[in-house]
Amino acid sequence: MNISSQIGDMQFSLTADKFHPVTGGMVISGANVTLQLPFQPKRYYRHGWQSWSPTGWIEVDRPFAPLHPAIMRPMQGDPIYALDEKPNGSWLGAVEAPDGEVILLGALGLESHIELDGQTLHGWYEVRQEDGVRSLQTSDPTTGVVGLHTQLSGEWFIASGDETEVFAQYAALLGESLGKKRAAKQPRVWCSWYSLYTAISEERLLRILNELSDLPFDVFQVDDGWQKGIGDWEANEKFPSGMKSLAARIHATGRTAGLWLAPLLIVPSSSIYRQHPDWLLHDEKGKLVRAGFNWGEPLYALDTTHPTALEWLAALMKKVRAWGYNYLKLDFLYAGALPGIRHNGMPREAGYRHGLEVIRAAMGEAYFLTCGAPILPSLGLCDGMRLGPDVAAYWDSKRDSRLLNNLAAPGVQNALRTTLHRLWLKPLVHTDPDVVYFRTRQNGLSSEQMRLLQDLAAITGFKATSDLPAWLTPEERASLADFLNAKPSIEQTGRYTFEIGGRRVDFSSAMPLPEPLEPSEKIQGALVRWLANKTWVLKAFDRFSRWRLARSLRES
Ligand code: 9PG
Repeated sequence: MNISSQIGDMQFSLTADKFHPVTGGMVISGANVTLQLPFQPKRYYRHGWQSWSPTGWIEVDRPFAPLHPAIMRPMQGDPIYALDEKPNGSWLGAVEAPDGEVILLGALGLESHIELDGQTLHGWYEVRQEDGVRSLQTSDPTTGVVGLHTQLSGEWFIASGDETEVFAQYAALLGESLGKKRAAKQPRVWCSWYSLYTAISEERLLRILNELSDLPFDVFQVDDGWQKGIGDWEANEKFPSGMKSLAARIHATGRTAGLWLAPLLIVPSSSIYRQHPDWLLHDEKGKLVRAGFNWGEPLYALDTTHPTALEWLAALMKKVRAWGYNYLKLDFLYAGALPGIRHNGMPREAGYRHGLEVIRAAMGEAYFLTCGAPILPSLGLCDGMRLGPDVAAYWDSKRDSRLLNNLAAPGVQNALRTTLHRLWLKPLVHTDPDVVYFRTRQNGLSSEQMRLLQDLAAITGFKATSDLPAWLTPEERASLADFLNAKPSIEQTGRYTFEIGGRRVDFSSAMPLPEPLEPSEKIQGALVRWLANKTWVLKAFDRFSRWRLARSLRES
């Protein structure tokens, strides 16, 4: 149906099946909707698919795709749209009107996408729905309970007005359709990743646990490096006393024990890969769906609708809870929502959400932090969510951001930009901006850059660091303690400006996108892109990174 409608103080023409007014805007339904804008927008709000995916306001005339290298695309954004050069994004999109008002089109259901084509904002659902409501039979393998799971789909929210208000109204509707976080308190976390990376061991972690002494951390979180392999979630030889013993040592200091896992990833060297090839996600040609490349190996995904795979996932969650880990950082979750043919025929994000429901039920009352997670399909099932790519002890990497056009790459600039553009999710989930730094040792960040990261964490209220106590000067340690204890007043004064404890903070310096390559850089760019897509290069790079890490930790 074609309608002409007043939204806010603007007149639009739109095509949709049904529509009805709600607070602050209108809800329309249709597998395909279009909104004809009465102006040519200059800026588009692009929302990335998963935690690490680039998100922010982009200039409409600056094409954004493709991301490089192709082998990494599933780790950067929704691979279906990796080559879409038009302004586009997952579930929601927005444009700026000439008078500064913002027009938002946001889906209330899963498997939906937005694209701007000239003056037309176009939204579609990948799976055509009947009546906008989908009912799915779901069963909990741990309890055997079969339930009817009804999910709103085919619906969209449209609003025009003040940016903060339209996003807040959209978030409120998402809270109704998908749910909100459960845990009340945001934990303060010491995480092992951003200082030791995979070079962790029982001995090292126990020393750190001791040196943290009176620093006010609620959680001591063991990151990647404890496990035998991706898919083989048992302690490796660097943890001779086992993970249960480590959790007990953490509890003895009065802290919650936290553990990292990537439960939806499977790599060729794992035992699951050999023993249960039928649990893996395949495409329509019967080939394995690729979930990227990391740890020197190609990544594959678990089919989160396969009954025995679900039983294994539930048992895994119960196992780590029984070890004593009550804070779980589940990472690389996007793998479960990649396009593919699923055991029970579910659409991809619904299938992922089904898996997450099983995981959530099995982990019980643990704090659940999602990472590398598709945003909307995870809402309501987790407590915290990483909203940007990884930070690093540097601002930006020219190789990654410019030569490879990879804005999901680690670095403080990419992390600030993406997280800041997702603060509207705050009413729905604890918003994790990744760790902050107080150390100056092993760190290429300026004090201003470190401060911006600390300020963003103060805004989100999710405070974490990986700084080793031994790397901190007494002053740095005192600043870290102050930061963890502080509860400053926070007020947003502009899109990128805040008043934090009466101090003005401006994040604008992190917002620009990398400049396009100079003609003289094009050959270098082409070479790096070609190399970065070769598995032998990635394997060699993985070995080199481990060697360099071991050397730098020996020296420190
Ligand atoms: C552990 C880490 C940390 C970190 C997570 C995640 O190759 N990649 O593109 C890539 C992206 C992200 C990433 C690692 C590799 O980091 O965000 O906090 O837990 O895994 O491996």
